Amino acid sequence: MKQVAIFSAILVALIHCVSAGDVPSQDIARPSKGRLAPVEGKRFILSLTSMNWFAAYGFCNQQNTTLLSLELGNADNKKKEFKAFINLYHLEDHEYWLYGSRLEDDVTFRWGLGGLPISYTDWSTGQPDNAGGQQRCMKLFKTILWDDDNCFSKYYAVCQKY
Ligand SMILES: [Ca+2]
Repeated sequence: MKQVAIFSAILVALIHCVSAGDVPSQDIARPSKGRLAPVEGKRFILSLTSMNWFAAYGFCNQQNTTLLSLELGNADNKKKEFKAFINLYHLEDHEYWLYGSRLEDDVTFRWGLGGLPISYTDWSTGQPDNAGGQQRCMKLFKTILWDDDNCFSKYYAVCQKY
């Protein structure tokens, strides 16, 4: 009887260890099977490679999210959260694609494909400049201000979960 009690105690301790080990200690996705995983928090997912706007759009779509939209610019709490997120993981040295583009009619910038025209704007000084006549997609400068750029240029994807 005593042996059964000891055995049960060991079993309970083992189960406890296994479940404790399953809980991620950090709010970040871990590399799996030797491949680099995206950096993931409660609200955002960042790609670890740069890609064109369409690939970035698909990258977020595959994870049931969308590219980042900052509808309210500086007044947007999301912008503050994003800033804090990239600072936390020291990823503030990248430029990131935004959800917006003017692919639909080549004139009006909209959030998403076929979405609403952007109302509040947070363009960097002198933007959008459509440099070279080929800048239809929106991205963030390192200053977290908006820029228009060639959709086939390569930048990092930032996805928002909600
Ligand atoms: Ca530009």
